Amino acid sequence: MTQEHILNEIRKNVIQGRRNAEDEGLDDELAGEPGVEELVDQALEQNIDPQEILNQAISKGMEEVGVKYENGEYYIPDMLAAAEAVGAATDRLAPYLEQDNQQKKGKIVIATVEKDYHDIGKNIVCIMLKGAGLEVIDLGVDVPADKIIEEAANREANLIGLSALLDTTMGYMESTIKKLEDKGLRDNVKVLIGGAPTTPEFAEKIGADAHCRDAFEAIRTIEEEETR
Ligand code: B12
Repeated sequence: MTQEHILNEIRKNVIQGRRNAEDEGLDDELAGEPGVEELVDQALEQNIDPQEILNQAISKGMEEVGVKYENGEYYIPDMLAAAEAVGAATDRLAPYLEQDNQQKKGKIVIATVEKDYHDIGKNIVCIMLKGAGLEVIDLGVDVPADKIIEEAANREANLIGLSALLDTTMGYMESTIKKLEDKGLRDNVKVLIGGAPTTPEFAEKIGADAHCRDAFEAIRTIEEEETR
């Protein structure tokens, strides 16, 4: 298979929510055909760049799933199937993206804020930041502000990354920053925010240091910060 073909197959299988050859798929009966696990293995064997696999196939597939959900074509169980396929694919890719850099470039505590369970984007950011040489402490989803602040202080992190995908949970980013200020810890950390509903304007409004559209922007922002 050519690189283009294999990336396209991975993207299609994310949309079909197929982890492996045993899964049927959401629209078609595809059992027996390779799923994302087999396809990612094959792509890695063909020396396709793991970052290309992540960005051109996995993220693209998930974006299309988002569109299908918004059109009413997909429902929540379909999104979950796609999310599981993404999880299976990123598990396979992680060892190739994470480098064991001796000299860590910084330490980031990262979490999806309280009452928000979306973690696909956050997990991708974690993998990419590890790959870029940062020490990443991932606190998971639905994490209260106090917990995020406590971990950042105890682990002496110089960065906090907050993810929110819901209009109703974005406000917890603001309260996290407010609590950091109240505890006199705001100057110890840079706060990066991300997630589909967030914007640079929102970041400025709540006093975050930066808004990052994706993992690449996060890496750029952190590297620029270091050279300052
Ligand atoms: C998958 C998904 C789910 C899955 C989540 C599975 C999982 N394990 O994450 C499930 C089915 C559980 C789910 C549930 C719900 N969801 Co939902 N979900 C989505 C969907 C389709 C895709 C999100 C996604 O994974 N995108 C792909 C990733 C790669 O992109 P990303 O998250 O944006 O991340 C990138 C950047 O934003 C950035 N980034 C993200 N975080 C961070 C953090 C930092 C520090 C940095 C630097 C960068 C960064 O980098 C990432 C990589 O490039 C979106 C639709 C959409 N178009 O976004 C709806 C969506 C977010 N969900 C929505 C809703 C309403 C819900 C529910 C309330 C539905 C319901 N009625 O129950 C629940 C809420 C559950 C909860 N309390 O959290 C709405 C939110 C509307 C809004 N603006 O408030 C959306 C937009 C769909 C819609 N149009 O209605 N959902």
